[in-house]
Amino acid sequence: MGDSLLIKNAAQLITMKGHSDKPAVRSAMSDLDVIENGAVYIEEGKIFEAGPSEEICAKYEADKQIDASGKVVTPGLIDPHTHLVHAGTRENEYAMRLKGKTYMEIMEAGGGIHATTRATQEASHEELYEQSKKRLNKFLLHGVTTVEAKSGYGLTLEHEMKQLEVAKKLNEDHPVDIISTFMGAHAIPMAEKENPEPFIDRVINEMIPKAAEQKLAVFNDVFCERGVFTPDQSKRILEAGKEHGLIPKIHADEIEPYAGAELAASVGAISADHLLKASEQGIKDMAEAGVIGVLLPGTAFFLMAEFAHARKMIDAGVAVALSTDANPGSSPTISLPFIMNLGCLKMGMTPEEVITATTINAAHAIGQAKEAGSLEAGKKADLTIFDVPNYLTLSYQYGMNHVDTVIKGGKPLVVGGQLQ
Ligand code: IZC
Ligand code: ZN
Repeated sequence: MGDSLLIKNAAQLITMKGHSDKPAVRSAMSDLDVIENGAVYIEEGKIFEAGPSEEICAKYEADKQIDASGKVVTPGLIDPHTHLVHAGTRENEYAMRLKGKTYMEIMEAGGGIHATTRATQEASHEELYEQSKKRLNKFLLHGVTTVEAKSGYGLTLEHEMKQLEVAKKLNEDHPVDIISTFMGAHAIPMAEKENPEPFIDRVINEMIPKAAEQKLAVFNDVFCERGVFTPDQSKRILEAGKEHGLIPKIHADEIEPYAGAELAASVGAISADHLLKASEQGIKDMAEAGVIGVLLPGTAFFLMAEFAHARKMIDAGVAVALSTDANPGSSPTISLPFIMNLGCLKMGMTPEEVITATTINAAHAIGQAKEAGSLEAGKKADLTIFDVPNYLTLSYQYGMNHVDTVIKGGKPLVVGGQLQ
């Protein structure tokens, strides 16, 4: 009878069904489809059917069973914005910021992204692979089954491709799925600060074509921020990506208002990320153009900045997703569950909305909603089982890892909170 698995007796089974065609907006973001005493039958690594335990257990006999009594089952969490592949850490900058230096001051003095770029350029393929794999295992232990991963710490053709190749190899070797984004436009190299045009030319004429031709990335991202890339430069870079089939994403309005949200709407970006300082007009434009807002409250928390206005965005009709922004400078965490806590406590989101934002809407933000993000027939059997009696407890008891079991493609990879 093949490779089958039955998960039964879940106190709450959250299927997220019905949002695979388009991202959930407004009240649909609260529409989790919760089945009390639920079960899922899995065959050949795919969801076969989800429903009440009584019904599913009577219908199917599986090779293996998992009893999820007293626990909550959700689709495997999806992190749609990470800087997974990088070398080194920046705790020295953290200490400087605690004494009053700002993120941008540190970057302008050659630290920040430049520091991680130096470490990443110096690291061998193998070193980068090992450091990133460790992070990926931690993601998995926190219930995440798919991550987006950006380049952007290479800043030369050779080193940008090295980062993307490491992500590709990890995607092949490691069970967590990795969706890659080219982000050569993450910073202007220190030596070219005064005259950035040649660097932008290399991004457009060398790096983007290579990343696209070698199928090393699906998306093209740019750090549109005062002192980094202007909206005009960002637009050129994103339009160039589109010509090579790379879908635009933007780091928008993170530190200062810079019309990044407006730009995301006008270039047809799949998502605009950060948005701490997004304007009212930008939020309106995003809602109209169907740009997903990927919010990263770990960054506001860690940079001690004002949080993005998630409530305002959801009420304006923007589809919101949440992400860690996992990176060594502005959000050194891999805990998406903690980001869910921050979504509720610091951005006015509800416990229902943060679940939507880390499952189906996160899947939409990286073009994966047909394959992942909900427990519906035919999708990948990616599920997370939390040792909590109801989903409210997930955003109530914060700062600890409630993950009991993680199933990826029908295989239990974390059991009892331990990697198998
Ligand atoms: O390494 O500081 N904001 N990029 C844009 C980052 C933060 C990552 C970093
Ligand atoms: Zn980022």
